[in-house]
Amino acid sequence: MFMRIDHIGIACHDLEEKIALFERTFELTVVARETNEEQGVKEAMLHIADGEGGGSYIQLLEPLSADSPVGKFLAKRGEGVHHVAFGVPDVADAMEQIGAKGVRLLDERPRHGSMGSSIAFLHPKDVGGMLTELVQAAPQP
Ligand code: V0V
Ligand code: CO
Repeated sequence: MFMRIDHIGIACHDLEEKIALFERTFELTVVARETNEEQGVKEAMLHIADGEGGGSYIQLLEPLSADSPVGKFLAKRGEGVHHVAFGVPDVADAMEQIGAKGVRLLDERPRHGSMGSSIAFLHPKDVGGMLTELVQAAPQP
């Protein structure tokens, strides 16, 4: 069902500072930036590799407010890995298949994600403590 790891999401207080850190340390390049009001984040995607079905990235996330998912995470746990995102060919199909196994879906329907993707989250408590995102990449032009 999973094709690949699409991205690892990292929660941080200062997006620009962490972009500079990841560029300097790993020589990664920012390929997209977006403010996503619905998810309560300002985010940047740093490209790692291209593969069948889509690329893989590090996603740096700065919260737009303290009561957003990433804002609450930072207050509780501090900076660090926030979620793992798996690339799937069809997010609605993956939600249905995984939901049928008793894993709680945090979204009733796919939401807008980075770079034109469609995304949905699974409850971390049902996935061994790992907040899991399903990503259907935007169709290639
Ligand atoms: C919370 N918990 C986590 C967690 N966040 N565990 C692992 N990883 C995380 N990131 C644990 C938390 O410690 C609690 O455990 C329990 O889950 C319930 O958390 P809570 O603090 O009581 O509840 P909330 O209100 O913080 O909600 C947590 C959830 C929320 C996961 C339900 O953050 C959510 O709906 N997230 C999905 C949306 C999201 O994260 N968007 C931002 C990324 P204990 O303490 O009770 O044991 S946006 C993104 O990735 C985009 C746009 C993209 O990729 O394109
Ligand atoms: Co993400």
